[in-house]
Amino acid sequence: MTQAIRTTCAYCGVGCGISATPTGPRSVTIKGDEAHPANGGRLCSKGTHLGETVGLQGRLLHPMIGDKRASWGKALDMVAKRFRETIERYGPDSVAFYVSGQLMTEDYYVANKLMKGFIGSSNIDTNSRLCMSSAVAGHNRAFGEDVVPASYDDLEEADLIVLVGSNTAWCHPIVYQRIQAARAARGTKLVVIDPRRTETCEGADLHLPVKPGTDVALMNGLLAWCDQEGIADPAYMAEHVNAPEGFWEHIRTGHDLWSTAKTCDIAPALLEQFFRLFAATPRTVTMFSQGINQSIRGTDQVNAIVNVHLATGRIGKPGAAPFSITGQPNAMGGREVGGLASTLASHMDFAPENVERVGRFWAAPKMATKPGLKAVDLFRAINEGRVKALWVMATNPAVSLPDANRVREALEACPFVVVSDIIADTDTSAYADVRLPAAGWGEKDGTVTNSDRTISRQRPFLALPGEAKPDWWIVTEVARRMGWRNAFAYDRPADIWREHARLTAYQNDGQRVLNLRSHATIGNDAYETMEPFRWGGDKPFADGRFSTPEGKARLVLTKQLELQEPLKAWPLTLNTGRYRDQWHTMTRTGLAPKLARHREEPLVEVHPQDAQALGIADGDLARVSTAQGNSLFRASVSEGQRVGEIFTPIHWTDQISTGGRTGLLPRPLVDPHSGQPGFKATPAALEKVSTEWKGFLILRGEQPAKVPCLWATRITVTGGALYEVAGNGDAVRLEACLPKGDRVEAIDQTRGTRRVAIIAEGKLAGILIVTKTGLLPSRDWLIGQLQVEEVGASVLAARGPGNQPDKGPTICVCFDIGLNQIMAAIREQNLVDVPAIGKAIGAGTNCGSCRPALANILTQIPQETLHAAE
Ligand SMILES: Nc1nc2c(c(=O)[nH]1)N[C@H]1C(S)=C(S)[C@@H](COP(=O)(O)OP(=O)(O)OC[C@H]3O[C@@H](n4cnc5c(=O)[nH]c(N)nc54)[C@H](O)[C@@H]3O)O[C@H]1N2
Ligand SMILES: Nc1nc2c(c(=O)[nH]1)N[C@H]1C(S)=C(S)[C@@H](COP(=O)(O)OP(=O)(O)OC[C@H]3O[C@@H](n4cnc5c(=O)[nH]c(N)nc54)[C@H](O)[C@@H]3O)O[C@H]1N2
Ligand code: SF4
Ligand SMILES: [Mo]
Repeated sequence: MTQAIRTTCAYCGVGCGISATPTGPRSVTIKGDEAHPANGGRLCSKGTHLGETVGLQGRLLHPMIGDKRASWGKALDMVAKRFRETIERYGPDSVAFYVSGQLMTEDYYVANKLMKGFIGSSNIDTNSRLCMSSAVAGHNRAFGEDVVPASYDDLEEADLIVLVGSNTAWCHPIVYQRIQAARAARGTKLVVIDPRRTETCEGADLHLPVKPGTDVALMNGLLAWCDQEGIADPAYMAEHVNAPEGFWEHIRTGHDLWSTAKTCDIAPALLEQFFRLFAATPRTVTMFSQGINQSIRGTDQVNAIVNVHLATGRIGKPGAAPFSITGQPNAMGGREVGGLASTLASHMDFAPENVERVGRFWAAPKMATKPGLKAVDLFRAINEGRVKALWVMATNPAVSLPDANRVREALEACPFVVVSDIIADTDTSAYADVRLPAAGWGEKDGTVTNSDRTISRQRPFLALPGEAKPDWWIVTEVARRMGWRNAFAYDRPADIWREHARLTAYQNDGQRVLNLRSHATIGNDAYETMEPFRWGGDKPFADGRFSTPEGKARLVLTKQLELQEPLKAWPLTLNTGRYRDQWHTMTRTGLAPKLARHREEPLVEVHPQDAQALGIADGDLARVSTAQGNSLFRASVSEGQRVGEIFTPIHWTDQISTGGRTGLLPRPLVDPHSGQPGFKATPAALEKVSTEWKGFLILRGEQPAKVPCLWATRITVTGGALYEVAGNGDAVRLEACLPKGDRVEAIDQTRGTRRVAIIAEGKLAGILIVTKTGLLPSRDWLIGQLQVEEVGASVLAARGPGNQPDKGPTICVCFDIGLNQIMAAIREQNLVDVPAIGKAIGAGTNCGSCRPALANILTQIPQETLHAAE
């Protein structure tokens, strides 16, 4: 029997341990690792279904120069040569790397070393700039070092957890489950501060639907309340905290409850409830993510939160801390090696003594002496011709950067673009001169650090497919070819890990909390069997000593900026974020049929009042436009939105859909301290888009590159793909997408109905169904027909045995249960709570990611209707 391999999840910053048992060359059984401190065996819907994503569909398996396959030798030589020539001609700052929190620490370390010590530029930035650079800047300002002063254990020790700008139930589901378990065990209170009513709010004690961008006012108001109520801790502050001139005068002026409630557009009574709860609860954890970080005032928002904790002494103690939760699996590892343009290495900045120290350690021929270009500026510099060679690793900037259409122009204009990715065709790799096939999750080998500083191993359990190679190897080979053979003479990730550990300890007499001294001499075997461990201890700053020169933490004076009045052309505010079952640009989760059905299409969520004013009904197509561009979405009318605000998801790309591309909409405006873009509030407009016909297309196996109509979204299903389509003019052109085979058709010109099925070797190979006025048949039933051996012409009628109404959006992924089925069970069986639903139909009893959704569905079915059904 094959042995289970212990590794770490490919996705979010919770960093769950996984036990993976290979069952074939490209198949694996996934279970939670019971011994891992982050998850204790639990996994969410995405982690549970990782096994569906290890196939080779779409993989980049060979180096490519343009559209031609090339040998590794040739591709690497070319990358090294073009970078070297560009540097010789235009200087080190004319080249750049744009990397990712999805690299291993070892990959990150060598890329950072190459750029900052050998090329001699700091033009290496990362998608983490878009993700948590405001938290980094906030930590540095407050603590003198980027240390997250909390661990997951604090969630179990707290009496109050405040989630600010975090849709934890969807984005950090296992942390959310730990919070729910703590609530059940010890009655921990939960407050959610988010303009939207997300599933995270389900069952929370309070939800504050804050006006976007007013978190500084909210936190300053909270601090003013604490000060007035005598909750601030003068003794702690006298010993451990410095306040800038005028700090308290500022807090004590204009931050009363009423003014705060007005600025934040929250009912004063609700706000007071929160303030009272906070004041009364010393053991408070305030956890925050993108609602705070992704703002043009993100760093101040972070510091406004940290201020409250410092001033009340709620830090470094059990269950009391500000807690920045990270997004990507190794966002933290990137911070540790210093892989941001604004940091040098190992938690050191560009102070001359640090440059000298790191230079000596690396025996560097050409040290960078100043920060480099941050992501948004980097792509601007490319557009302006200042940066002429770019290497993108493990990120998809043509989708994920703000004002992404300008980013595409930059990629187009850049004389030399290298993309290392696991997938052959992405929106970014379309611009690559050279594509390098990287090892993906399950193949790569290294370490990652999760949100609470726990370092875990990612271990390979699949062979490298085709000619794919790990990212550290690729970078090292280029470095060697650029002339630095000895400095990059690594044979394995453990070699790099030891060097990184030595650098953290190098001339570190306690100035830096990050110190991996005990790993500096770790053997290869010990690296293989390394258990998860947390650097910095369980409670950093427990002794009240911070990493500033004076040893004290710093309060930072933060002012709420005036919000712009809505503009006439752009009357709405666009907020953007994530779906429960998709990961970023869907290159991995998009392969899993089960994960595809929770949200099949990119939706624009809009409040009923706005929808009505715009004549938009639920399910209509609608165009979102901003000054940067526009994209189509399917409208979802939702009470969870605030009036005047709309929300779109970040996941859809040109590879999957003709619309739903959110990244092109936000402005390229950034926070002045961190350079993080403000993704959560863009002035926008919304309009209804009518089409003459709508329908769907189901295809087995191979799929066309483009489905030629206004709206076409691909949804991965078992055995093929479903496309939701809508458009104008003659729908006959869609037939070009159908494969070859025997054709059966039913076309009704008067009703505008077109049904065409292709049967090949007895099996359904493709079916197109469009209508101008009529109803559409069950997609689920037709998708099921892909599995049937002998289908007949009757498939066109879509009226076979067992043909039930569609299940609706998948709520429970593990048992494949849809909304319509859950509603029916609740009504028919009088189910009153989440456990009852689980008992009756199983939903929510495996990974648990859908429990908040089940609770929400229960609230939508009036209880009277249940009793009436009795
Ligand atoms: N399912 C899933 N999970 C993921 C990811 C994924 O792609 N899919 N990605 C991972 C990554 S990299 C990241 S960074 C994290 C992100 O995790 P989260 O930060 O939880 O996710 P988001 O959906 O980006 O945004 C969080 C919330 O901020 C709210 N918000 C917007 N504006 C404001 C504001 O002004 N004030 C406040 N208080 N709130 C506001 C939004 O309404 C939204 O609900 O998720 C990680 N986990
Ligand atoms: N509007 C808006 N935009 C946003 C956000 C938002 O909330 N709103 N959130 C931002 C945030 S927080 C983030 S983190 C970014 C995420 O945005 P991206 O980083 O652009 O998204 P991913 O899809 O994760 O891109 C990872 C790429 O790396 C590839 N890959 C996966 N594993 C490996 C590997 O091991 N090696 C290599 N070389 N490649 C690999 C994948 O196939 C994929 O193409 O989006 C940001 N953009
Ligand atoms: S919470 Fe889910 S996505 Fe995040 S690490 Fe755990 S299993 Fe993976
Ligand atoms: Mo992120």
